Amino acid sequence: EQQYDPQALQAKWQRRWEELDPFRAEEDPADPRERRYMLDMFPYPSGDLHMGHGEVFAIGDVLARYWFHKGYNVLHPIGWDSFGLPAENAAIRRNAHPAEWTYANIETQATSFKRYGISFDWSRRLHTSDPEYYKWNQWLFNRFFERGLAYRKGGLVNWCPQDQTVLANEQVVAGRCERCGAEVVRRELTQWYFKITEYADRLLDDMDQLEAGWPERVLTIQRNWIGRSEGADVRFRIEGREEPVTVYTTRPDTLFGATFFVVAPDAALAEEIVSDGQRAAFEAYRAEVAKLSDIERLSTEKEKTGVFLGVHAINPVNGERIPVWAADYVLSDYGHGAIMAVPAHDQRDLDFARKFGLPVRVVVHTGLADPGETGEATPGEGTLVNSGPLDGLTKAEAIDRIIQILEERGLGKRAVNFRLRDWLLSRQRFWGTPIPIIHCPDCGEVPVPDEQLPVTLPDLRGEALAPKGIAPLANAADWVNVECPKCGGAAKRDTDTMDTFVDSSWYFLRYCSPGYTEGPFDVEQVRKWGPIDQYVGGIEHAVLHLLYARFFTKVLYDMGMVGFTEPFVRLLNQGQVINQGKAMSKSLGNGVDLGEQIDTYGVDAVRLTMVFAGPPEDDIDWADVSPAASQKFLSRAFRVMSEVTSPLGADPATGDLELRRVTHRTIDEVTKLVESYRFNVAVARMMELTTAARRTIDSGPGAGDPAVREAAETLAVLLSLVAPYVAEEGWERLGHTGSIARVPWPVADPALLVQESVTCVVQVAGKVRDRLEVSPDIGEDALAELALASEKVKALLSGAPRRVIVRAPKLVNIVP
Ligand code: ANZ
Ligand code: ZN
Repeated sequence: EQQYDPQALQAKWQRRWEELDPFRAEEDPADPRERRYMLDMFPYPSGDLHMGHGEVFAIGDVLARYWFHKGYNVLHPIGWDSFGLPAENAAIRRNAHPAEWTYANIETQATSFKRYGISFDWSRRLHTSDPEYYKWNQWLFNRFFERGLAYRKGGLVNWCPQDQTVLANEQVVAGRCERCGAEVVRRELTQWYFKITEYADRLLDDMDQLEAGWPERVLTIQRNWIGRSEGADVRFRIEGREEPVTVYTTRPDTLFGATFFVVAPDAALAEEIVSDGQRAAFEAYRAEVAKLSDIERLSTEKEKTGVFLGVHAINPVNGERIPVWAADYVLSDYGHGAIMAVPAHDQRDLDFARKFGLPVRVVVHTGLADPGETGEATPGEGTLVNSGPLDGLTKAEAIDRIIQILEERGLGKRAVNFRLRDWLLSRQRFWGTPIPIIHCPDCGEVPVPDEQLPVTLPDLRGEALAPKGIAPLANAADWVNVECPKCGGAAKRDTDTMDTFVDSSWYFLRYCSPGYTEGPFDVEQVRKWGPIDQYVGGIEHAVLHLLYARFFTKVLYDMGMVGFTEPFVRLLNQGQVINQGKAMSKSLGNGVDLGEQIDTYGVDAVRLTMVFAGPPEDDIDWADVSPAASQKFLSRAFRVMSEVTSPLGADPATGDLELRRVTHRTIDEVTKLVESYRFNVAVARMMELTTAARRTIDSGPGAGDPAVREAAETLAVLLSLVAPYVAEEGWERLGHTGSIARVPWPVADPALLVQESVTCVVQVAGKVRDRLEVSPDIGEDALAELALASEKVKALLSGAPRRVIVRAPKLVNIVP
């Protein structure tokens, strides 16, 4: 009797893998095998691996290992996204350097990954906080700068007065800093940006390439984030102001329904046009608005607020005077920061009009009740009314007509608008890539010459990293004060660091040649490996990382450094691991520790549980799954593989036909299931094969039958996708040497796939007219179709039958 001892197998095979190194990608360009690039989103070293990591990497490894068995030259690298604020906070608390915390956590995770048995090519490991890596962030920054794609501008940004740093919009919750709870203010700051808006059109258009391989959900999120809309720019005059003011509208057809005009309170225009009498009220309002994030300002739930600016605008098509207000639901950095308000057909305008008693005029007759009475705007299709030359036209016709009129009279033009903003790149943080710019009083912004890169971080630790209203790097006087590379005069380094999303925007290219010293990556190697065939990671990266990486790839394409415009051919978003129906959290006390699960059940059982729980996209509720049951199954599989007594190479053709049929059907189905990402069902098939082999051993021809060997060897290879330790050990016990990882994927014998058939009787009006040989599991519809296609039946029918009664698979009765 063989005992299944997962921990012993882990110790043994982890050592063997170190020796055998079975997952190294072949660099030799002469290698004739097809290449595949498999990538899991790289981890942040926040501590040890958690259940979420356990899931992503288990799922990704199914495909990677499948590709190894299929004989591809597979690249499956691992690295760490190791810059970021948590390291800095830990360093302040412990009066240490962020690197200490970071690299200690990386070692912990690396050890755990090795135990977890993921098929990585460890020789390509990278850490984004290594100077050898971030040097190339700086080099790329220089290239972006030369192309005008990195620039500095002033603007309102979210600022946490407590943490003394800029925050992203996503980090502002209900007007407060998500970390410390302080009330966030908007501050006018000069910051670095990447000009991602220049690529807005291409980011949208190239999504055609992703239709087949990306989840529809992610594509939709990205489309909405980029937010392309079509409409018109319309010029309004404001009384007492020379220059006309342009508004962007997607509904120029409703121009005759504009009953007031709204300017963003934080736009320069508002400040400029406000009347003396209204100035005090306006300034008080603006101060209130400065506390809100864009998300709050745009919320349809929020009670509308605003202030009259004491001036009027003139509607360019009918000369009507309409009051000009400032209101926070109009954003200063969208469109032109001002709108024409059409309350009848826009809900936010209507909410505002009702709050402040402004008129509502219907200009599109939709058949719905008057918005002025119901409080429900009618944004839909309809016929134009109260609109002079547009009366009687449909919405689409009216849009075309009014644009034509505006263009003829020089009052406006057709326009496209994007919601996407430029990428704010600077952070007042320490643990990131220094921006390689030197500010010279005479020469301005001077990039650090390429040959002087990297600009490494100075050695700051503890208190020196604490926020004090200026970036921590500004504390390092020796580091800050330098000579201008251009004129040699006294100058200062830029003291901001880059958003860590810069690091992850191109790391997948670095893996193709991780030690490369001539550039961020070897163009030839990227040509060979790229783009990534399969990317696996969380949906939470739908816009930020996945959008930025697509942007970087397009810029690199324009620089001639990569030959593709999309980095990730296929994308898989795994679900979350939850517990008792809720996300795991400390406060709920429902956390599950990956390491403890592994200690209790073994790596294979945990990995198998992750994969078997459901389709990879679905959440896994750890309260609903059973790693103990997985362990039991693995122990059964282990026994089957251990009990085989027929010699290596025994001819299965002489073995039990019944079992052989199961084996080959399993191969056929598992292959298709893996290729269509139905990994959980594939595991169910492996369980069935195990049961079938057991039956043959116990109550059939016995453990010496060569068909049992065939079943066991097949099982070992299939199982290696989800339970690599037991698979290796089983393979060895079956008499093989070396690792199972590269053993060819089994091929189903078509002759063994043919299902036995059953005879189906086809009756017409109660008389037997034909007999058909059909599969025993044929569906009713397919069987009816087959019967009606019979020549003998067709000869008896003149037109469609009145009824077809199907008793699959044996009988079809047709009533003519
Ligand atoms: C008049 C109008 C009438 C509008 C109507 C809509 C419906 P998207 O699709 O998001 O581009 N808008 C323009 N600039 C804005 C700003 N800075 N802040 C807030 N809202 C702004 O939406 C474009 C529409 O959003 C524009 O069309 C404008 O309202 C509003 F029946 O103009 B519309
Ligand atoms: Zn200079």
